[in-house]
Amino acid sequence: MVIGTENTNIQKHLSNYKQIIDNHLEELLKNNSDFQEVDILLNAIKYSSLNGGKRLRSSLCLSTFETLSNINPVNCPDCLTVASVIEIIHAMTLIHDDLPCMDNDDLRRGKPSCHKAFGEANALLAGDAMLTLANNLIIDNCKNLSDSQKLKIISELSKTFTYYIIPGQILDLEFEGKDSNLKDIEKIYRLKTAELIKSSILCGALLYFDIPQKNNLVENDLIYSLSIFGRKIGTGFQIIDDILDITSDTKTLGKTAGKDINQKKSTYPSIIGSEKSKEIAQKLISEAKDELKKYFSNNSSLYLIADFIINRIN
Ligand code: GRG
Repeated sequence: MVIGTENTNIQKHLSNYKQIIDNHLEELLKNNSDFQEVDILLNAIKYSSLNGGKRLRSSLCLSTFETLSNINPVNCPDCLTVASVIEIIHAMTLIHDDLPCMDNDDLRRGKPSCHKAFGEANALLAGDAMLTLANNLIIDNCKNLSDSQKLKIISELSKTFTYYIIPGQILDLEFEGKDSNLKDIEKIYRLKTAELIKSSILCGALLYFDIPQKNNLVENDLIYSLSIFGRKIGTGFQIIDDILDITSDTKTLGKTAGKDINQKKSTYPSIIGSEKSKEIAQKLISEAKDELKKYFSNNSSLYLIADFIINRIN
């Protein structure tokens, strides 16, 4: 189901993906004895994974797979598992990001953040468990993927934690309270936010490349272009996030608004203003879409998701 009509409602499309992902996540995280009856651990994992969220990263994974294969991901349980795992990883980064030693936020997705609900040590440990759980879910649940495919997906995601998200977070914390320039900030945005968005897209492509006989694109060129697309929309996403931090309110965002100013964080809007920042985000989205033009016609939902990033309100 590559979506096609000009009137397509991306909100509806994303809410379809969200529903599918929420259901699949619920199934993956259903009660089991593997957690040794330490209920608080699974409860903290569920609390943080099943508590809403736009499901942007998993939708990008499914949209990439769907665009390439023309297969409805509902008919591909392994795709749903990989997309759900990406949400578990994302939720894990949010748990750690909210901790007092990091961004220190009491609110996430409109509810007390994990450490407020379960205590700091349990939140830290739930986050740790989610990172390794992510690998196990792919290994144990993706019945139709080859071992090499699983390895490629796990490797793609693991490299993103180690070489991008964590260094990005370290720089983000290091720059707090210090003046920085757009070049530094762009690097932080790319590392802490854009690279996971890029990896979500690449996982969708890696799922497609497992389908025998269907691979009619030059894999390396396509992966390169998808990476550029992902980094650009991911950077645009973070710029919009920082604009919303200034222009929106806590209720709409579901997290504490105005934190960047309070924490003396340099952001695009704090340096060049919200309007100019939005123009830059818009340019990034437009360049990202151009990067895919040689592969996909205008009716790919990837373009619509890219546009949604600019127009989102939370
Ligand atoms: C060990 C992999 C690992 C990470 C820990 C804490 C940390 C290092 C990194 C923080 C990364 C981070 C949270 C970046 C911010 C990205 C961002 C703007 C998140 C909000 O994403 P949305 O709006 O959230 O998609 P929802 O709630 O809709 O899912």
